[in-house]
Amino acid sequence: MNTSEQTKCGFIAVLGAPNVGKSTLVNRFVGAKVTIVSPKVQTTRTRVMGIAIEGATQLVFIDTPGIFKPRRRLDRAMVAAAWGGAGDADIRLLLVDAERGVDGNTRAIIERLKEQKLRCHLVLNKVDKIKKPDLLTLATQLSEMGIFDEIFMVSALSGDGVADMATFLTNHVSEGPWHFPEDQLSDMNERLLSAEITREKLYLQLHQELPYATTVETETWTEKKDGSVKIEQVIFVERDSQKAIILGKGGKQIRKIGETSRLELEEILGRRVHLFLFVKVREKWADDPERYRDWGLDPNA
Ligand SMILES: Nc1nc2c(ncn2[C@@H]2O[C@H](COP(=O)(O)OP(=O)(O)OP(=O)(O)O)[C@@H](O)[C@H]2O)c(=O)[nH]1
Ligand SMILES: [Mg+2]
Repeated sequence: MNTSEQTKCGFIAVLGAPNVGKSTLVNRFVGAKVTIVSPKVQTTRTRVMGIAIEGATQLVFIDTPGIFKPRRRLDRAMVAAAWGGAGDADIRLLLVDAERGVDGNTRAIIERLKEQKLRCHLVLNKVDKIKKPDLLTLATQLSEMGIFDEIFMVSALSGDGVADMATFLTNHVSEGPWHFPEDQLSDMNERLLSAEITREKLYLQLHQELPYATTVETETWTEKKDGSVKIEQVIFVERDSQKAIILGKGGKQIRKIGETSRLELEEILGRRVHLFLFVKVREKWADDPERYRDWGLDPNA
């Protein structure tokens, strides 16, 4: 950083319905994987800060869980965390999946933003999946809702439009000291991030509802003399039958999950990883406050 330049810093909350591409966009801004992504809804379970540097400006993106009508205790905690992120931020971005358009979840989010008089910018994401005229129709429909200052059209996947957005954000955050050291990419510690990477593999490799019945925790983290690290993680499930599926025939499924997670962890951590996964049945883990602690979620939200 050029120290003679006046530093700027801002917190930017990324909000939206599940699966609209919030985490993909945050990773794109940061230029590294700081938050997990999957084709399934409700992948992100807590707030994750991803930090980007643009010249003398630090942009702190707050990835949030998708906002939807909560049913379970975990859903409520996730949605509360997302709204908490919205309130704390200097700038809010509401992401909409341009292909899906305005669904019930998005409509409800807009209503609440209106009620709370929270202004925000609209980001139409996944523009790679929709034709220009349809995109413009959607932009007009949404701008009529009256709460958006700017409208951006991007593809978080290809990166289209993201650099222009970063420039805009850089020009719109306030002068002030940076909140994080220059080399920090995220507020997540390595233990939690590695549990999240394994959870992402569960979302990618298990079918239907099963990922929602799981959670992953890092139990031990042991630095080895040769520079490698031994990580032991527990995958909690609700029932024996789920455990059987995760293990797979002769342990084939869990080996595959462990292998893909380990390879990515080695890349992220930049060293050899010995990853050991254990599956435990904990019938009501989603009602156990202990399971919320690592994430900093409020079990009573
Ligand atoms: N085609 C296309 N797909 C995208 C784009 N952005 C995200 N996706 C895909 O959309 C899916 C959901 O992406 P996520 O980033 O996990 O979405 P999210 O909003 O964080 O989802 P939750 O955490 O569940 O709320 C993934 O399969 C992404 O690859 C995009 O610009 N274009
Ligand atoms: Mg997400």
